[in-house]
Amino acid sequence: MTSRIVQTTPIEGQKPGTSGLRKKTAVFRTPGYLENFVQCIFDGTGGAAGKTYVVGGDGRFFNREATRTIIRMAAANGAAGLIVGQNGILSTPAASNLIRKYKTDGGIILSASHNPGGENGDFGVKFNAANGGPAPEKITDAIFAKTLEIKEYKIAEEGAGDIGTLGSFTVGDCKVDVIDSVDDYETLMQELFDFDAISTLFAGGFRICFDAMHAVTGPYATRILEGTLGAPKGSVINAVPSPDFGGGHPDPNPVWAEELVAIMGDDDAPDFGAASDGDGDRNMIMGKGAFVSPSDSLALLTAYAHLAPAYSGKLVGVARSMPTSQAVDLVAERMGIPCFETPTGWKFFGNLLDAGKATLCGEESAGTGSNHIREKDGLWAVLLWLNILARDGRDIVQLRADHWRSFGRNYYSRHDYEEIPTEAAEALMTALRMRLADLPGTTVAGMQVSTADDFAYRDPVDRSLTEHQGVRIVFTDGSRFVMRLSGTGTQGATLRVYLERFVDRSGDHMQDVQVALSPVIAAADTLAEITKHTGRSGADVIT
Ligand code: VG1
Ligand code: CO
Repeated sequence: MTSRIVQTTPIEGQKPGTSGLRKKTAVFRTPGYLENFVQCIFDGTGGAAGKTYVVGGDGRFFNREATRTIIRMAAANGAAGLIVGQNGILSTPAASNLIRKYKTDGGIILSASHNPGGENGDFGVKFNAANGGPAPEKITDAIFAKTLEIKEYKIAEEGAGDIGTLGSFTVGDCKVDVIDSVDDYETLMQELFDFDAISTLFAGGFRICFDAMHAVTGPYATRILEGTLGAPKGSVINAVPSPDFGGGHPDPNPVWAEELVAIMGDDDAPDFGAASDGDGDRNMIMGKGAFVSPSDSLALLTAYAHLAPAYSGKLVGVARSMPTSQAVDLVAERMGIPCFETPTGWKFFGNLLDAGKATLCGEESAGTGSNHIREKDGLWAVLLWLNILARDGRDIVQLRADHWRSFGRNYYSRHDYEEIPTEAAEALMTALRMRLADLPGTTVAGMQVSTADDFAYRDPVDRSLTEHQGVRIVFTDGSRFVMRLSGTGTQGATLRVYLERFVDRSGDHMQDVQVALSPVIAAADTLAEITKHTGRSGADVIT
């Protein structure tokens, strides 16, 4: 193999955020942009020589071309082998499974996840480590440091081979295995869940609508739900991945998954509704006419996971990101298992899962997962729900109502202010941070502040400290709001305001969520002066 050494210079802004490096597709397509970052992944992790990697992505525009570039670069950098999803397609959870199952040195995942795709959309690259999980900060910091000093990258002169056909080929000394994108993932799901019980459920007339949002989960959900488990044909909608996700926004929440919400609101709605995001790691769960908030879903899954073979008697602990509601804490407390609170982003769950301290993890942003891999997993959450419903027999809406009756309800919502000028967003956060010390004891919009801080996390396994992970203001009645800036956007800043109010077991659980939260919403606006700083009178996206 002849490889070329290309002279290059550092490119500004190649700092990975909450989940990898995300930029406009056009930015990633500028000559050398992808190449620089990929070379820095290798250089920042001790080089690629002799190593093996998994490579694949969510099928968005530029996925295939980027896969081919990475194959040529890995070969030129001396990698021994690559496992590549057919046509460069792998969901994020499927990639995580492959890294673990075939014990590779890591994986490169091409995705900007829930961000829109296409020529004018977003693209992203994420490096996962040998445990299958998103690289922790010490690795992303090392990669970023390399981007500031890079002088050259290596790429094979020859082509990347045929990634459309299953089989193996070599690029120089690097063996490339092109594998079926779904097979290994399906095998794993069969090991975890009671597929017979779920098949019996469908055979008995239970109906599901799974919205793949024109994204990567289409082939996975179609094969497993309609193929293996026997859900009626057509149960999976928007099942064919498209490079621009059908022009949509593949973020599974009630705003962007409006088609599913309409179907589930019908008189003749299916029994269960679900959606997944661009790269297949998120899930949205619905019952007839009812949206199950991701925070509630995590609490319910924790309470009933024992109905699935893999989790029966195996729950050692749970973990949630800090802004996620405290509903799961109540379940963990009753079960007598620990509940960990981590910063936003799946990479913070990695150590807890590796150390056997947590079995289930979740985030308010519709990410749920377990120790079966090291990523959140959309279809896994759907299958766990189906397993639970098949074994429990109750309707999901009833099951949730019974849960609230037993534990109380954590009313919860997230308000996003998108694409605000970065300086305005930072000014808002700085002003709020400056007030923190004086807030406890004061009354805001009729509510008394009990504690106010900027969340810092001491990892219980490696003792690393991660600071400034979001301002949280807790009131004396247990209500709270959290504010932080998003780390996945590609334009301006996105302010996320997370709102929570607890109503106990005997309280009213059937209120409109925004009405129930109105005192907390008012307090957040008063304290942070959102309108003054952003010029916005309300949030852009309320989920
Ligand atoms: C968002 C979510 C976070 C999630 C991350 C990646 O991050 O809030 O919970 O882990 O996206 O999800 P941020 O920094 O924008 O709030 V995915 O499915 O986009 O990889
Ligand atoms: Co995702």
